[in-house]
Amino acid sequence: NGADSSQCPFLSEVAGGGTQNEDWWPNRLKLELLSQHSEKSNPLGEVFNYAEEFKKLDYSALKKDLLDVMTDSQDWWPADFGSYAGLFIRMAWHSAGTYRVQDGRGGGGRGQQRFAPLNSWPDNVSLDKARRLLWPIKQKYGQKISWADLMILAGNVALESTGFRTFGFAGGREDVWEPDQDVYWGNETEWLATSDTPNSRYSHNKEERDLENPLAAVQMGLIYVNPEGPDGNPDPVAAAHDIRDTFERMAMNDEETVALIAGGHTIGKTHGNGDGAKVEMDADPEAADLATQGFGWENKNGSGKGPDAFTSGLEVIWTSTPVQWSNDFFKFLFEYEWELTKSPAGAHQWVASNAEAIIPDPFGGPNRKPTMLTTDLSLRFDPVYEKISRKFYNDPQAFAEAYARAWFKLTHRDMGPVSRYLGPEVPKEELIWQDPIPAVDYTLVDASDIKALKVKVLDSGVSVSDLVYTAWSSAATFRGGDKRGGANGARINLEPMKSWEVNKGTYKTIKVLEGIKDDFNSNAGGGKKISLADMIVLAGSAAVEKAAKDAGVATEVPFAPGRNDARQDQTEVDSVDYLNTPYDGFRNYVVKGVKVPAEHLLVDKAQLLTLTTPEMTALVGGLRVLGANFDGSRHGVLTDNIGVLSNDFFVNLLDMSTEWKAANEEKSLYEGLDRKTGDFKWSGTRVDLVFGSNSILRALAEVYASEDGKVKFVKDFVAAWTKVMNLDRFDLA
Ligand code: HEB
Repeated sequence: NGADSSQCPFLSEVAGGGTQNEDWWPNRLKLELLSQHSEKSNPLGEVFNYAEEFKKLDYSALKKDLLDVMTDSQDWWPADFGSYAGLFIRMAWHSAGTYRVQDGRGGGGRGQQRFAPLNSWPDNVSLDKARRLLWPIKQKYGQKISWADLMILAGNVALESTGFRTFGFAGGREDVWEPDQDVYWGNETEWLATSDTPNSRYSHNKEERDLENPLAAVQMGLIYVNPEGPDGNPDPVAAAHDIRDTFERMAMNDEETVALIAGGHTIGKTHGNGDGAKVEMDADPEAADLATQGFGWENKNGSGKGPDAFTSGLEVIWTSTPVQWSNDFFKFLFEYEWELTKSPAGAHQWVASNAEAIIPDPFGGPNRKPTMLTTDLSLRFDPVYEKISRKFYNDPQAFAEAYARAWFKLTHRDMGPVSRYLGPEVPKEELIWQDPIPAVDYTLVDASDIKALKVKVLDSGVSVSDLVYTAWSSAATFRGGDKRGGANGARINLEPMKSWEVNKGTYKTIKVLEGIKDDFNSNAGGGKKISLADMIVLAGSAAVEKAAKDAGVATEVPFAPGRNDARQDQTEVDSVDYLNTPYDGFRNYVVKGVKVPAEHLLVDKAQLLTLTTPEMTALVGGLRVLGANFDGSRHGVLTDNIGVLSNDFFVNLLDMSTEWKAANEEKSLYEGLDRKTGDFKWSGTRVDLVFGSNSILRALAEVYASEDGKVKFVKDFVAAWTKVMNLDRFDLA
């Protein structure tokens, strides 16, 4: 509705206008999640290789430029205390801080802060200015540095400008060019809606203040928690509950949390000058007038910037050296008495009642007393945080070290394995949250070894179904958001994965494959070896190859050796447990009690696996006829030739001689009956039936069910299968 077309007699609405499918059928399957970020949205084209571009970067020149920008105060957004350090650190933190360990989505890895909703989140006020300050640098270095990398690096350089020693920096975050649609930010329809509003993320258990999963922020539009305390109630102990809850969901423990908050708030200030009743902030960037050119929140109070800047509505300066690293956050926190007061704009905050005016004004005005947020006081008044804070107060070195490590984790958590890290400042130390895998230090198998091993696998007596199920199970933990999981590392053979319900039955197959592997390794000689991780994938691929051949389509399933096996001591059990989705429609698996309809969970899983809709379709149809269902169930196995890669699933699903009926009350299971005789033919889950019922999926099913679809189906299945097996192979160019 944006364009004014009232002048044109023929045009009252433009393309895309009017009531759309999502308005008529709000519960429709969101298959568009599987075609996000296509090359059609990407100006750089398919040949663009970010890692190659990054290598051409003059990294030290870039860092020097960032350092210079830091103190080059611009009239259109003057720097507090002559430095943008605080602003840039907050930009980096808010960029990374949307990450949730539960589903691996969010985070700073794709430059999403440039786009809605994040560019317009109430918690991101003024970060539009921070990014614009970086534009001349982005312009100068072009595609050699992504926005995603630049925002994090700017935060790092900002920290260094304060005299702080960071733990390192890795590049490798490739930008996307449109907003992510798959991240669930909550159901509220109002920014910053409190927990008593309709659709609140706390509604299913208010008393316990039980935050809905996978959300990691207490209110819509916040990165984490309300700085004034829960729903604005200035209670530091209650706020600690929310802090712990949300920081845990970003995979931070208590010590990391204390270090991050205190370290973050050692630098910079908050912005809430001006009478709150009078400060009128204009529209956010996404809604603002064209003339503001991507800026939002225009503030008509005074100059609207510098001393009049208004961001959070709080007006706090934590230390007396806001652009210099120090241990004063803890010193002030413990040495002063804190009295509840209000910012000029009327927000709850705390002032050190027994302190002198030792805090400088950012623009040379009179000194102030130290001030803190309710959530800062949580670090003193929550008993567990307090212990950690005291330790850090007494040991500044330990604090600096903990902050450096937590900051590195915060900003690199969603980058996946270290093999993706780029640049001269990649830390050497192996960190457990990186899900490390030992480097390959042996000679890889060659084509003739692979051939011989495939024969051994197929002669081992393990069924095609079991081989395929095991390979799929080892690879399908991958998730595109934070690039964790996947077949590399063979963690399926370690805790916690080997105990997951969904992996039940893979153990026996793995034992057999281990035998073949050990046998090969002890006889190969010349330093030649195959890892268990490779062996599992090779076995699955051998099975697919046989199944294709049995369907009359001789195809080679590509196999690229080069995986290695992780050790149990390299595996953080709690953290790896997050990769266990309670659903995987590809294996017809869903944990009892999950309320979301299974077909929606299938799309969710397909999105984690970065699959397209046709790939998802081919895989489900193939895995069913291969008999790769959880617990050996026959649901959706619409074939009489299990283990043969035929298009039977699609043919039989679309066959009008079968009539489908719900087989249970909750409609999770269906029965396919002979339309004439009423005889039972098949059973199927929602995931199976959706390929006949959803109009888009049915269109794809028709392609594979057609006479000329048989060969195409095998080819497409093999391509999608190989993609899944290699999802974590960042070493394969
Ligand atoms: Fe922060 C600032 C809140 C955490 C870093 N913070 C801030 C503010 C607020 C806050 C409200 C203000 C804004 C304006 O401007 O106004 N935080 C908060 C909370 C939390 C936090 C609630 C949770 C508890 N931070 C944090 C962290 C970090 C940070 C973790 C990092 C690491 N911040 C920060 C900075 C700043 C801030 C640096 C400053 C900015 C400037 O200066 O501009």
